[in-house]
Amino acid sequence: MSSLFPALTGDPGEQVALRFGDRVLTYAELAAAAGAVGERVRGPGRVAVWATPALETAVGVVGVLLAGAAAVPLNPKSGEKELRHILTDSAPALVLAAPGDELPAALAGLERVDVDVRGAGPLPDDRGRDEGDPALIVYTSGTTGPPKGAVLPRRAIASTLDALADAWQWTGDDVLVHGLPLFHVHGLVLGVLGPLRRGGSVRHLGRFSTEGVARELGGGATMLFGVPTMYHRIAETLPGDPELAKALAGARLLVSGSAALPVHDHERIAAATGRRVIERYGMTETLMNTSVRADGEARAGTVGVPLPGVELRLVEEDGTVITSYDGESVGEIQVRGPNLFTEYLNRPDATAAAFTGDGWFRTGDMAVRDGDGYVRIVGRKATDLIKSGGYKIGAGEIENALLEHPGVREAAVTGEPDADLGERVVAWIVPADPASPPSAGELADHVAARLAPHKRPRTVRYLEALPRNDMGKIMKRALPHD
Ligand code: MCA
Ligand code: AMP
Repeated sequence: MSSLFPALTGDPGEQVALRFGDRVLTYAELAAAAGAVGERVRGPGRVAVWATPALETAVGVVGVLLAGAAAVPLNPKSGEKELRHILTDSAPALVLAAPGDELPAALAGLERVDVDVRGAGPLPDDRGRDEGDPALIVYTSGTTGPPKGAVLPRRAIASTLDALADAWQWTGDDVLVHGLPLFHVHGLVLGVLGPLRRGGSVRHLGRFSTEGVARELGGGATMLFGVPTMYHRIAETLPGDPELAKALAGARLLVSGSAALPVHDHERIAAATGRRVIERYGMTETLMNTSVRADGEARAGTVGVPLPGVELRLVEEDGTVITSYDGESVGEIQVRGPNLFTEYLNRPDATAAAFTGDGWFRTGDMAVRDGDGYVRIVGRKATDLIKSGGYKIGAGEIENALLEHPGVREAAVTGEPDADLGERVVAWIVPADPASPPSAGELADHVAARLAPHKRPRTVRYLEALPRNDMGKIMKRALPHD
Protein backbone atom coordinates (compact mmCIF):
# COMPACT_ATOMS: atom_id res chain seq x y z
CA MET A 1 0.00 0.00 0.00
CA SER A 2 1.02 3.65 -0.22
CA SER A 3 2.85 5.36 2.63
CA LEU A 4 0.96 6.13 5.83
CA PHE A 5 2.60 9.56 5.78
CA PRO A 6 3.03 10.86 2.23
CA ALA A 7 4.16 14.25 3.57
CA LEU A 8 7.15 12.57 5.19
CA THR A 9 8.16 10.07 2.55
CA GLY A 10 7.84 12.55 -0.30
CA ASP A 11 9.92 15.68 0.02
CA PRO A 12 9.46 16.81 3.62
CA GLY A 13 9.70 20.55 3.93
CA GLU A 14 9.98 23.22 6.55
CA GLN A 15 6.31 23.25 7.50
CA VAL A 16 5.67 22.62 11.17
CA ALA A 17 4.53 19.06 11.85
CA LEU A 18 4.49 18.83 15.64
CA ARG A 19 4.44 21.33 18.46
CA PHE A 20 4.48 20.33 22.10
CA GLY A 21 4.76 23.49 24.21
CA ASP A 22 7.73 25.36 22.80
CA ARG A 23 9.30 22.25 21.25
CA VAL A 24 8.70 22.17 17.52
CA LEU A 25 9.58 19.77 14.68
CA THR A 26 9.19 20.52 11.00
CA TYR A 27 8.38 17.76 8.51
CA ALA A 28 12.05 17.59 7.50
CA GLU A 29 13.15 17.31 11.15
CA LEU A 30 10.48 14.72 11.90
CA ALA A 31 11.57 12.65 8.88
CA ALA A 32 15.17 12.70 10.12
CA ALA A 33 14.28 11.88 13.74
CA ALA A 34 11.81 9.14 12.75
CA GLY A 35 14.54 7.76 10.48
CA ALA A 36 16.90 7.54 13.46
CA VAL A 37 14.22 5.62 15.40
CA GLY A 38 13.66 3.37 12.38
CA GLU A 39 17.35 2.38 12.37
CA ARG A 40 16.97 1.03 15.90
CA VAL A 41 13.74 -0.81 15.17
CA ARG A 42 14.93 -3.65 13.02
CA GLY A 43 12.30 -5.57 11.10
CA PRO A 44 8.78 -6.43 12.11
CA GLY A 45 7.79 -7.21 15.68
CA ARG A 46 6.45 -5.06 18.46
CA VAL A 47 7.93 -1.99 20.09
CA ALA A 48 6.58 -0.50 23.30
CA VAL A 49 6.37 3.29 23.49
CA TRP A 50 6.33 5.08 26.84
CA ALA A 51 3.53 7.34 25.73
CA THR A 52 3.99 10.57 27.67
CA PRO A 53 2.33 13.62 26.13
CA ALA A 54 5.63 14.66 24.55
CA LEU A 55 7.35 15.07 21.20
CA GLU A 56 9.28 11.82 21.74
CA THR A 57 6.09 9.77 21.73
CA ALA A 58 4.99 11.14 18.36
CA VAL A 59 8.46 10.70 16.84
CA GLY A 60 8.77 7.20 18.30
CA VAL A 61 5.43 5.98 16.99
CA VAL A 62 6.00 7.44 13.51
CA GLY A 63 9.47 5.84 13.39
CA VAL A 64 8.07 2.46 14.42
CA LEU A 65 5.25 2.61 11.85
CA LEU A 66 7.55 3.60 8.99
CA ALA A 67 9.98 0.84 9.95
CA GLY A 68 7.16 -1.67 9.56
CA ALA A 69 6.89 -2.71 13.21
CA ALA A 70 3.86 -2.39 15.49
CA ALA A 71 3.83 0.17 18.29
CA VAL A 72 2.40 -0.69 21.71
CA PRO A 73 1.67 2.63 23.45
CA LEU A 74 1.96 2.39 27.23
CA ASN A 75 0.11 4.65 29.65
CA PRO A 76 2.95 6.16 31.69
CA LYS A 77 0.62 6.22 34.69
CA SER A 78 -0.13 2.50 34.39
CA GLY A 79 0.12 0.67 37.67
CA GLU A 80 2.32 -2.34 38.27
CA LYS A 81 -0.26 -5.05 37.56
CA GLU A 82 -1.62 -3.49 34.39
CA LEU A 83 1.84 -2.81 33.00
CA ARG A 84 3.07 -6.34 33.67
CA HIS A 85 0.02 -7.75 31.93
CA ILE A 86 0.53 -5.60 28.84
CA LEU A 87 4.23 -6.43 28.62
CA THR A 88 3.72 -10.16 29.08
CA ASP A 89 0.91 -10.19 26.55
CA SER A 90 2.55 -8.07 23.84
CA ALA A 91 6.18 -9.18 24.39
CA PRO A 92 7.78 -6.09 22.83
CA ALA A 93 11.39 -6.27 21.59
CA LEU A 94 12.29 -2.92 23.13
CA VAL A 95 10.82 0.18 24.70
CA LEU A 96 11.14 3.71 23.35
CA ALA A 97 11.21 6.55 25.88
CA ALA A 98 12.26 10.16 26.15
CA PRO A 99 15.77 10.74 27.47
CA GLY A 100 15.56 11.21 31.22
CA ASP A 101 12.19 9.47 31.63
CA GLU A 102 12.24 7.20 34.65
CA LEU A 103 10.78 3.82 33.78
CA PRO A 104 9.18 1.55 36.39
CA ALA A 105 10.58 -1.80 37.51
CA ALA A 106 8.17 -3.72 35.26
CA LEU A 107 10.17 -2.44 32.26
CA ALA A 108 13.58 -3.22 33.71
CA GLY A 109 14.14 -6.38 31.66
CA LEU A 110 13.46 -4.67 28.35
CA GLU A 111 16.02 -3.00 26.09
CA ARG A 112 15.47 0.75 26.26
CA VAL A 113 16.08 3.10 23.35
CA ASP A 114 15.89 6.83 23.94
CA VAL A 115 14.18 8.84 21.23
CA ASP A 116 16.36 11.71 20.05
CA VAL A 117 14.08 14.30 18.46
CA ARG A 118 17.15 15.93 16.93
CA GLY A 119 18.44 12.58 15.63
CA ALA A 120 19.00 11.88 11.94
CA GLY A 121 18.65 8.67 10.01
CA PRO A 122 17.42 7.51 6.62
CA LEU A 123 13.64 7.47 6.53
CA PRO A 124 12.40 3.89 6.06
CA ASP A 125 10.20 3.47 3.00
CA ASP A 126 6.90 1.97 4.14
CA ARG A 127 5.29 1.88 0.70
CA GLY A 128 5.81 -1.83 0.14
CA ARG A 129 4.18 -2.85 3.42
CA ASP A 130 1.10 -4.99 3.43
CA GLU A 131 -2.09 -3.21 4.42
CA GLY A 132 -2.91 -6.02 6.85
CA ASP A 133 0.38 -5.66 8.76
CA PRO A 134 -0.16 -4.73 12.41
CA ALA A 135 0.60 -1.07 13.08
CA LEU A 136 -0.63 -0.51 16.63
CA ILE A 137 -1.63 -2.67 19.57
CA VAL A 138 -3.91 -0.61 21.80
CA TYR A 139 -5.07 -2.05 25.12
CA THR A 140 -8.72 -1.64 25.98
CA SER A 141 -10.80 -2.78 28.94
CA GLY A 142 -13.54 -5.38 28.80
CA THR A 143 -16.24 -6.16 31.36
CA THR A 144 -14.09 -8.75 33.09
CA GLY A 145 -10.43 -9.64 33.24
CA PRO A 146 -7.40 -7.59 32.21
CA PRO A 147 -7.38 -5.27 29.16
CA LYS A 148 -7.16 -6.84 25.70
CA GLY A 149 -4.74 -5.71 22.99
CA ALA A 150 -6.61 -4.62 19.87
CA VAL A 151 -4.39 -5.25 16.84
CA LEU A 152 -4.89 -2.39 14.39
CA PRO A 153 -3.59 -2.94 10.87
CA ARG A 154 -2.07 -0.20 8.70
CA ARG A 155 -5.22 -0.33 6.54
CA ALA A 156 -7.43 0.69 9.48
CA ILE A 157 -5.36 3.77 10.26
CA ALA A 158 -5.17 4.92 6.65
CA SER A 159 -8.84 4.33 5.93
CA THR A 160 -10.20 5.93 9.09
CA LEU A 161 -8.05 9.04 8.69
CA ASP A 162 -8.99 9.41 5.03
CA ALA A 163 -12.66 8.95 5.83
CA LEU A 164 -12.42 11.68 8.46
CA ALA A 165 -10.65 13.94 5.97
CA ASP A 166 -13.65 13.52 3.70
CA ALA A 167 -16.21 14.09 6.46
CA TRP A 168 -14.45 17.06 8.01
CA GLN A 169 -12.84 18.62 4.93
CA TRP A 170 -9.62 18.09 6.86
CA THR A 171 -6.55 19.23 4.94
CA GLY A 172 -2.88 20.04 5.33
CA ASP A 173 -3.87 23.63 6.08
CA ASP A 174 -5.49 22.59 9.35
CA VAL A 175 -3.75 23.10 12.67
CA LEU A 176 -5.16 20.82 15.35
CA VAL A 177 -5.02 21.54 19.07
CA HIS A 178 -5.70 19.05 21.84
CA GLY A 179 -4.57 17.82 25.24
CA LEU A 180 -5.51 14.15 24.91
CA PRO A 181 -3.39 11.29 26.21
CA LEU A 182 -1.26 9.56 23.56
CA PHE A 183 -1.83 5.94 24.58
CA HIS A 184 -5.36 5.71 23.18
CA VAL A 185 -6.84 5.97 19.72
CA HIS A 186 -8.38 9.41 20.18
CA GLY A 187 -5.19 11.28 21.07
CA LEU A 188 -2.71 9.14 19.13
CA VAL A 189 -4.42 8.04 15.92
CA LEU A 190 -6.77 10.97 15.37
CA GLY A 191 -4.78 13.58 17.27
CA VAL A 192 -1.23 12.90 16.05
CA LEU A 193 -1.25 10.51 13.09
CA GLY A 194 -4.25 12.38 11.64
CA PRO A 195 -2.56 15.75 11.11
CA LEU A 196 0.63 14.03 9.92
CA ARG A 197 -1.23 12.00 7.29
CA ARG A 198 -2.80 15.22 5.99
CA GLY A 199 0.50 17.10 5.99
CA GLY A 200 -0.86 19.57 8.54
CA SER A 201 0.23 20.18 12.10
CA VAL A 202 -0.71 19.45 15.68
CA ARG A 203 -0.17 21.53 18.78
CA HIS A 204 -0.34 19.38 21.89
CA LEU A 205 -1.13 21.12 25.16
CA GLY A 206 0.80 18.68 27.36
CA ARG A 207 -2.23 18.64 29.59
CA PHE A 208 -5.68 19.92 28.82
CA SER A 209 -6.63 23.39 30.05
CA THR A 210 -9.17 25.90 28.84
CA GLU A 211 -6.38 28.53 28.84
CA GLY A 212 -4.35 26.38 26.44
CA VAL A 213 -7.35 25.91 24.17
CA ALA A 214 -8.05 29.66 24.13
CA ARG A 215 -4.39 30.49 23.44
CA GLU A 216 -3.97 28.05 20.55
CA LEU A 217 -7.35 28.54 18.88
CA GLY A 218 -6.84 32.27 19.29
CA GLY A 219 -3.39 31.93 17.74
CA GLY A 220 -3.99 30.14 14.48
CA ALA A 221 -5.16 26.64 15.33
CA THR A 222 -8.21 25.63 13.29
CA MET A 223 -9.54 22.45 14.96
CA LEU A 224 -10.07 21.20 18.50
CA PHE A 225 -10.45 17.55 19.53
CA GLY A 226 -11.63 16.63 23.01
CA VAL A 227 -13.59 14.25 25.18
CA PRO A 228 -16.92 15.46 26.65
CA THR A 229 -15.29 16.17 30.03
CA MET A 230 -13.09 18.74 28.29
CA TYR A 231 -16.08 20.34 26.56
CA HIS A 232 -17.93 20.33 29.89
CA ARG A 233 -15.04 22.26 31.45
CA ILE A 234 -15.09 24.65 28.49
CA ALA A 235 -18.86 25.15 28.91
CA GLU A 236 -18.36 25.88 32.60
CA THR A 237 -15.58 28.40 31.90
CA LEU A 238 -17.19 30.24 28.97
CA PRO A 239 -19.49 32.61 30.91
CA GLY A 240 -16.54 34.34 32.55
CA ASP A 241 -14.01 34.04 29.74
CA PRO A 242 -14.65 36.15 26.63
CA GLU A 243 -11.23 35.22 25.19
CA LEU A 244 -12.19 31.55 25.21
CA ALA A 245 -15.54 32.34 23.59
CA LYS A 246 -13.82 34.36 20.87
CA ALA A 247 -11.23 31.65 20.24
CA LEU A 248 -13.86 28.92 19.91
CA ALA A 249 -16.00 31.12 17.67
CA GLY A 250 -13.06 31.44 15.28
CA ALA A 251 -12.30 27.74 15.00
CA ARG A 252 -13.09 25.83 11.83
CA LEU A 253 -14.16 22.66 13.62
CA LEU A 254 -14.81 21.60 17.22
CA VAL A 255 -15.00 17.81 17.54
CA SER A 256 -16.05 15.70 20.53
CA GLY A 257 -15.79 11.95 20.95
CA SER A 258 -15.00 8.95 23.20
CA ALA A 259 -18.27 9.34 25.10
CA ALA A 260 -21.61 11.10 24.70
CA LEU A 261 -21.51 14.89 24.80
CA PRO A 262 -24.36 16.02 27.06
CA VAL A 263 -26.90 18.12 25.17
CA HIS A 264 -26.71 20.76 27.93
CA ASP A 265 -22.98 21.29 27.32
CA HIS A 266 -23.47 21.31 23.54
CA GLU A 267 -26.15 23.98 23.87
CA ARG A 268 -24.20 26.12 26.35
CA ILE A 269 -21.20 26.18 24.00
CA ALA A 270 -23.41 26.97 21.02
CA ALA A 271 -25.09 29.82 22.90
CA ALA A 272 -21.79 31.36 24.04
CA THR A 273 -19.81 30.95 20.81
CA GLY A 274 -22.27 30.48 17.96
CA ARG A 275 -20.43 27.23 17.19
CA ARG A 276 -21.84 23.73 17.38
CA VAL A 277 -19.55 20.94 18.50
CA ILE A 278 -19.73 18.00 16.12
CA GLU A 279 -19.63 14.43 17.43
CA ARG A 280 -18.04 11.38 15.95
CA TYR A 281 -18.38 7.83 17.21
CA GLY A 282 -15.57 5.33 17.39
CA MET A 283 -14.03 2.57 19.35
CA THR A 284 -10.53 1.25 19.88
CA GLU A 285 -11.42 -1.87 17.87
CA THR A 286 -13.09 -0.03 14.99
CA LEU A 287 -11.41 3.36 14.91
CA MET A 288 -14.06 5.76 13.59
CA ASN A 289 -17.50 4.62 12.47
CA THR A 290 -19.70 7.68 12.14
CA SER A 291 -19.50 11.43 12.28
CA VAL A 292 -21.49 14.55 11.81
CA ARG A 293 -20.03 15.97 8.62
CA ALA A 294 -18.50 19.44 8.44
CA ASP A 295 -21.09 20.30 5.81
CA GLY A 296 -23.90 18.53 7.71
CA GLU A 297 -26.27 19.62 10.40
CA ALA A 298 -24.61 19.52 13.85
CA ARG A 299 -27.58 18.45 15.94
CA ALA A 300 -26.99 17.89 19.65
CA GLY A 301 -27.11 14.28 20.77
CA THR A 302 -26.27 12.61 17.48
CA VAL A 303 -23.05 11.06 16.20
CA GLY A 304 -23.98 11.63 12.56
CA VAL A 305 -23.79 9.24 9.65
CA PRO A 306 -21.55 6.28 8.74
CA LEU A 307 -18.17 7.37 7.38
CA PRO A 308 -17.25 6.52 3.78
CA GLY A 309 -16.34 2.84 3.53
CA VAL A 310 -18.01 1.89 6.84
CA GLU A 311 -21.04 -0.39 6.77
CA LEU A 312 -23.27 0.08 9.81
CA ARG A 313 -26.44 -1.70 10.89
CA LEU A 314 -28.63 -1.91 13.98
CA VAL A 315 -29.51 -5.40 15.16
CA GLU A 316 -32.17 -6.47 17.64
CA GLU A 317 -31.55 -8.99 20.41
CA ASP A 318 -32.94 -11.86 18.31
CA GLY A 319 -30.70 -11.02 15.34
CA THR A 320 -33.28 -9.09 13.32
CA VAL A 321 -31.72 -6.26 11.36
CA ILE A 322 -33.61 -2.98 11.82
CA THR A 323 -34.37 -1.43 8.47
CA SER A 324 -36.54 1.52 9.46
CA TYR A 325 -35.05 4.91 10.24
CA ASP A 326 -37.80 5.80 12.70
CA GLY A 327 -35.80 7.32 15.56
CA GLU A 328 -37.31 4.74 17.90
CA SER A 329 -36.24 1.16 17.11
CA VAL A 330 -33.26 0.40 19.30
CA GLY A 331 -30.61 -2.08 18.20
CA GLU A 332 -26.97 -2.90 18.75
CA ILE A 333 -24.61 -1.10 16.40
CA GLN A 334 -22.65 -3.55 14.25
CA VAL A 335 -20.01 -2.37 11.81
CA ARG A 336 -17.93 -3.77 8.98
CA GLY A 337 -15.21 -2.12 6.93
CA PRO A 338 -11.52 -1.43 6.41
CA ASN A 339 -11.44 0.57 9.66
CA LEU A 340 -11.68 -2.55 11.85
CA PHE A 341 -9.02 -4.22 13.99
CA THR A 342 -7.95 -7.72 13.02
CA GLU A 343 -7.93 -9.46 16.39
CA TYR A 344 -7.38 -9.23 20.11
CA LEU A 345 -3.78 -10.26 20.65
CA ASN A 346 -3.50 -13.82 22.02
CA ARG A 347 -7.28 -13.96 22.53
CA PRO A 348 -8.86 -15.97 19.69
CA ASP A 349 -11.83 -16.68 21.96
CA ALA A 350 -12.56 -13.00 22.53
CA THR A 351 -11.95 -12.21 18.85
CA ALA A 352 -14.39 -14.88 17.72
CA ALA A 353 -17.03 -13.67 20.18
CA ALA A 354 -16.69 -10.09 18.96
CA PHE A 355 -17.67 -10.84 15.36
CA THR A 356 -20.73 -12.36 13.73
CA GLY A 357 -20.17 -15.22 11.27
CA ASP A 358 -20.17 -12.82 8.34
CA GLY A 359 -17.65 -10.36 9.69
CA TRP A 360 -19.75 -7.73 11.45
CA PHE A 361 -18.19 -6.40 14.65
CA ARG A 362 -20.54 -6.22 17.62
CA THR A 363 -19.89 -2.85 19.27
CA GLY A 364 -22.14 -3.38 22.31
CA ASP A 365 -23.46 0.16 21.80
CA MET A 366 -27.22 0.59 21.44
CA ALA A 367 -28.63 3.18 19.05
CA VAL A 368 -31.51 4.39 16.93
CA ARG A 369 -31.41 6.00 13.49
CA ASP A 370 -33.32 9.18 12.80
CA GLY A 371 -35.30 9.73 9.62
CA ASP A 372 -32.29 11.25 7.84
CA GLY A 373 -30.02 8.35 8.81
CA TYR A 374 -28.29 10.13 11.70
CA VAL A 375 -27.26 7.68 14.43
CA ARG A 376 -28.20 8.41 18.02
CA ILE A 377 -26.51 6.31 20.70
CA VAL A 378 -28.95 5.57 23.51
CA GLY A 379 -27.00 3.20 25.73
CA ARG A 380 -24.68 0.29 26.07
CA LYS A 381 -25.31 -3.45 26.33
CA ALA A 382 -22.85 -4.10 29.14
CA THR A 383 -23.58 -2.49 32.48
CA ASP A 384 -20.10 -3.51 33.60
CA LEU A 385 -18.37 -1.01 31.33
CA ILE A 386 -17.88 2.48 32.68
CA LYS A 387 -16.90 5.55 30.62
CA SER A 388 -15.24 8.08 32.88
CA GLY A 389 -13.56 11.16 31.42
CA GLY A 390 -13.70 9.34 28.07
CA TYR A 391 -11.72 6.37 29.38
CA LYS A 392 -13.33 2.93 29.13
CA ILE A 393 -13.04 1.11 32.44
CA GLY A 394 -14.13 -2.47 33.13
CA ALA A 395 -15.88 -3.06 36.45
CA GLY A 396 -14.32 -6.54 36.68
CA GLU A 397 -10.70 -5.45 36.65
CA ILE A 398 -11.34 -2.93 39.43
CA GLU A 399 -13.24 -5.50 41.49
CA ASN A 400 -10.31 -7.91 41.14
CA ALA A 401 -7.87 -5.22 42.22
CA LEU A 402 -10.03 -4.26 45.21
CA LEU A 403 -10.29 -7.92 46.27
CA GLU A 404 -6.49 -8.02 46.48
CA HIS A 405 -6.66 -5.49 49.32
CA PRO A 406 -6.50 -7.30 52.66
CA GLY A 407 -9.21 -5.07 54.12
CA VAL A 408 -11.75 -6.02 51.44
CA ARG A 409 -13.91 -9.11 51.72
CA GLU A 410 -16.30 -8.43 48.86
CA ALA A 411 -16.37 -5.77 46.17
CA ALA A 412 -18.68 -4.58 43.41
CA VAL A 413 -18.02 -1.69 41.05
CA THR A 414 -20.59 0.42 39.22
CA GLY A 415 -20.69 3.66 37.26
CA GLU A 416 -22.83 6.57 38.40
CA PRO A 417 -23.67 9.75 36.50
CA ASP A 418 -21.18 12.58 37.00
CA ALA A 419 -21.56 16.05 35.51
CA ASP A 420 -17.83 16.38 34.83
CA LEU A 421 -16.68 12.83 34.04
CA GLY A 422 -19.88 11.51 32.47
CA GLU A 423 -19.70 8.54 34.78
CA ARG A 424 -17.76 8.10 38.00
CA VAL A 425 -16.38 4.83 39.33
CA VAL A 426 -18.15 3.77 42.53
CA ALA A 427 -16.88 0.90 44.69
CA TRP A 428 -19.21 -1.04 46.98
CA ILE A 429 -17.18 -2.72 49.68
CA VAL A 430 -17.84 -5.32 52.34
CA PRO A 431 -14.87 -4.81 54.65
CA ALA A 432 -13.00 -7.79 56.10
CA ASP A 433 -13.21 -6.13 59.49
CA PRO A 434 -16.31 -3.93 59.82
CA ALA A 435 -14.72 -2.24 62.83
CA SER A 436 -11.87 -0.80 60.73
CA PRO A 437 -12.76 -0.61 57.03
CA PRO A 438 -10.05 0.61 54.62
CA SER A 439 -10.55 4.31 53.87
CA ALA A 440 -11.77 5.55 50.48
CA GLY A 441 -8.40 7.22 49.89
CA GLU A 442 -6.53 4.03 50.66
CA LEU A 443 -8.65 2.04 48.22
CA ALA A 444 -8.25 4.71 45.53
CA ASP A 445 -4.45 4.62 45.96
CA HIS A 446 -4.50 0.83 45.90
CA VAL A 447 -6.32 0.76 42.53
CA ALA A 448 -4.28 3.65 41.09
CA ALA A 449 -1.01 1.88 41.94
CA ARG A 450 -2.10 -1.44 40.45
CA LEU A 451 -4.11 -0.38 37.40
CA ALA A 452 -4.12 3.34 36.59
CA PRO A 453 -5.22 6.53 38.38
CA HIS A 454 -8.20 7.05 36.08
CA LYS A 455 -9.54 3.63 37.18
CA ARG A 456 -9.55 4.53 40.86
CA PRO A 457 -12.93 4.65 42.64
CA ARG A 458 -14.04 8.23 43.20
CA THR A 459 -16.70 7.14 45.70
CA VAL A 460 -16.61 4.22 48.12
CA ARG A 461 -19.71 2.87 49.85
CA TYR A 462 -19.60 0.32 52.63
CA LEU A 463 -22.13 -2.48 53.06
CA GLU A 464 -22.58 -5.42 55.40
CA ALA A 465 -23.22 -7.74 52.46
CA LEU A 466 -23.63 -7.46 48.69
CA PRO A 467 -27.06 -8.29 47.29
CA ARG A 468 -26.81 -11.69 45.56
CA ASN A 469 -29.29 -13.88 43.71
CA ASP A 470 -29.92 -17.57 44.40
CA MET A 471 -26.91 -18.47 42.24
CA GLY A 472 -24.66 -16.24 44.35
CA LYS A 473 -24.25 -13.69 41.55
CA ILE A 474 -24.01 -10.07 42.65
CA MET A 475 -27.15 -8.15 41.71
CA LYS A 476 -25.72 -4.71 40.95
CA ARG A 477 -29.10 -3.24 40.14
CA ALA A 478 -30.18 -3.98 43.71
CA LEU A 479 -27.38 -1.90 45.23
CA PRO A 480 -28.87 0.95 47.25
CA HIS A 481 -28.46 4.31 45.53
CA ASP A 482 -28.48 7.74 47.10
C1 MCA B 1 -5.22 11.38 41.29
N1 MCA B 1 -4.07 11.16 40.66
C2 MCA B 1 -3.51 10.10 41.22
C3 MCA B 1 -4.38 9.64 42.23
N2 MCA B 1 -5.42 10.47 42.26
N3 MCA B 1 -2.37 9.47 40.98
C4 MCA B 1 -2.04 8.40 41.72
N4 MCA B 1 -2.82 7.93 42.72
C5 MCA B 1 -3.98 8.52 43.01
N5 MCA B 1 -4.73 8.04 44.00
C6 MCA B 1 -3.53 12.00 39.57
C7 MCA B 1 -3.92 11.61 38.18
O1 MCA B 1 -3.04 10.68 37.63
C8 MCA B 1 -3.79 12.93 37.44
O2 MCA B 1 -2.45 13.26 37.22
C9 MCA B 1 -4.33 13.88 38.43
O3 MCA B 1 -4.08 13.28 39.70
C10 MCA B 1 -5.79 14.17 38.22
O4 MCA B 1 -6.43 12.92 37.97
P1 MCA B 1 -7.90 12.83 37.45
O5 MCA B 1 -8.77 13.43 38.49
O6 MCA B 1 -8.19 11.43 37.05
O7 MCA B 1 -7.83 13.67 36.14
P2 MCA B 1 -8.88 14.62 35.56
O8 MCA B 1 -8.38 16.00 35.63
O9 MCA B 1 -10.20 14.32 36.16
O10 MCA B 1 -8.89 14.16 34.05
C11 MCA B 1 -9.90 14.56 33.20
C12 MCA B 1 -9.44 14.38 31.78
C13 MCA B 1 -8.99 12.92 31.59
C14 MCA B 1 -8.29 15.32 31.50
C15 MCA B 1 -10.60 14.70 30.86
O11 MCA B 1 -10.03 12.07 32.02
C16 MCA B 1 -8.58 12.60 30.18
O12 MCA B 1 -7.50 12.95 29.72
N6 MCA B 1 -9.43 11.89 29.43
C17 MCA B 1 -9.18 11.47 28.05
C18 MCA B 1 -9.49 10.03 27.87
C19 MCA B 1 -9.25 9.58 26.43
O13 MCA B 1 -8.44 10.10 25.72
N7 MCA B 1 -10.01 8.59 26.05
C20 MCA B 1 -9.91 8.06 24.70
C21 MCA B 1 -10.22 6.60 24.75
P3 MCA B 1 -2.02 14.34 36.14
O14 MCA B 1 -2.68 15.58 36.58
O15 MCA B 1 -0.53 14.35 36.23
O16 MCA B 1 -2.56 13.82 34.87
S1 MCA B 1 -11.60 6.22 23.74
C22 MCA B 1 -11.02 6.13 22.20
O17 MCA B 1 -9.86 6.33 21.93
C23 MCA B 1 -12.11 5.88 21.18
C24 MCA B 1 -11.53 5.31 19.94
C25 MCA B 1 -12.82 7.18 20.85
O18 MCA B 1 -13.97 7.13 20.41
O19 MCA B 1 -12.19 8.23 21.01
P1 AMP C 1 -12.94 2.73 23.78
O1 AMP C 1 -13.22 1.27 23.88
O2 AMP C 1 -12.24 3.31 24.94
O3 AMP C 1 -12.31 2.99 22.49
O4 AMP C 1 -14.36 3.42 23.79
C1 AMP C 1 -15.29 3.16 22.79
C2 AMP C 1 -16.66 3.47 23.29
O5 AMP C 1 -16.79 4.85 23.57
C3 AMP C 1 -17.75 3.17 22.31
O6 AMP C 1 -18.08 1.81 22.28
C4 AMP C 1 -18.87 4.06 22.82
O7 AMP C 1 -19.55 3.43 23.89
C5 AMP C 1 -18.13 5.26 23.36
N1 AMP C 1 -18.14 6.41 22.45
C6 AMP C 1 -17.17 6.84 21.63
N2 AMP C 1 -17.56 7.95 20.99
C7 AMP C 1 -18.81 8.23 21.41
C8 AMP C 1 -19.76 9.27 21.14
N3 AMP C 1 -19.49 10.26 20.30
N4 AMP C 1 -20.96 9.22 21.78
C9 AMP C 1 -21.25 8.23 22.64
N5 AMP C 1 -20.38 7.25 22.95
C10 AMP C 1 -19.18 7.24 22.35
